[in-house]
Amino acid sequence: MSPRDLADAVARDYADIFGEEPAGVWFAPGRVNLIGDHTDYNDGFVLPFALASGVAVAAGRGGDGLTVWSRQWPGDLVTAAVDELAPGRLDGWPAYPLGMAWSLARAGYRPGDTSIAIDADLPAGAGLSSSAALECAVGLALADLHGLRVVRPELVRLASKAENEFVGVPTGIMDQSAALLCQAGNALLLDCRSGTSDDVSLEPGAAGLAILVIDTQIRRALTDGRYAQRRRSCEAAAVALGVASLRDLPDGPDDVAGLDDPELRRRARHVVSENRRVLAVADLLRRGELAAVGVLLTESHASLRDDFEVSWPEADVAVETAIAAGAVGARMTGGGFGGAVIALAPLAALADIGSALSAAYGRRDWPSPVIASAVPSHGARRLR
Ligand code: GAF
Repeated sequence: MSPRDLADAVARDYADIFGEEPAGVWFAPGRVNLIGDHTDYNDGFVLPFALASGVAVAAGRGGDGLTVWSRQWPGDLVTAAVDELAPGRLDGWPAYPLGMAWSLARAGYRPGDTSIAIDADLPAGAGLSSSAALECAVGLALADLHGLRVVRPELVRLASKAENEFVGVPTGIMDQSAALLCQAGNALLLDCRSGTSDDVSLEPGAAGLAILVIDTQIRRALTDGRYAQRRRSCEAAAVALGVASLRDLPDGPDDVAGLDDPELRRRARHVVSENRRVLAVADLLRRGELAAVGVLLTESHASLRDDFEVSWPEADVAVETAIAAGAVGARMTGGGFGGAVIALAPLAALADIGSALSAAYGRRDWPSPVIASAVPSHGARRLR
């Protein structure tokens, strides 16, 4: 679905539910992370780009407090007064939009009464950052509707705070940064320590290539504890090595040799090597050498699978199969334990890769993966 069609659909839902036209519709995209996973909360580097799919929010002033409705969970119409919002009081999907309102209010940007309808053309739990898209679309809507002057980097910070403190997942800043800061035709090279970012041109079609997003159909939730456990291991490794964060190990994987615990050593080695790969990929992109990025993507997957241990069997099969069928590189993307794989492939190989993936999954009695070509797209914006 195009963002315009999604905007029309959510505006119709809003009118049906709240009995009037919305004041506007705002949209925030999901993201694919080209490379740099589990580096953001280690103060490191990431290189995501925005998808054309995402979350649309139709909103209007008025009502009694904040009322949210979602097409993806159509049974629930949830209302809360801004002043009653507090971490731990809400579970499930309403924690994301209402957590955003809480985060804005706590920073002094108090939103007035608002009714909100939500729709998405992005699967939840697929590693494509639907939750950050939801927070960011709601954040933009509340800011615009109530004249709150929040600049985008500040909105990134407040959306991350909503996720960390209100929803209670200790994520980094990559997904909210991608949703709010990405530009069409570019990936975003983000330094997660300083918060500074650079657009790096990424136009696979112009190079005769495509970036396939292969949804392995395995779903995961970052709230299940394994993500938080990885983050704790990284923090423990940094303490043991006497650095503020794993970002501060500049000399590469040898830097982690001082860790006695083999598991911590593997976790830290992933982060240190991944940071170097992100910078190497950004350099190749700047030189217009997109195909050469493939080998680094595949190395990143091996590191996430063997050292960081966040891959899953369907992802490993997708990576191997895509490469055997002609992709120049492939990797899981996002937090892991389920979700999507990306493959960088020549346009001429796409049909073979699609059939090889269906066959490989079929042989294992797995449901077919859902495959789409991703085009680096615009970040969050008002659609009407
Ligand atoms: C999830 C988190 F939300 C991000 O902050 C990031 O850590 C990612 O997993 C792994 O790179 O998407």
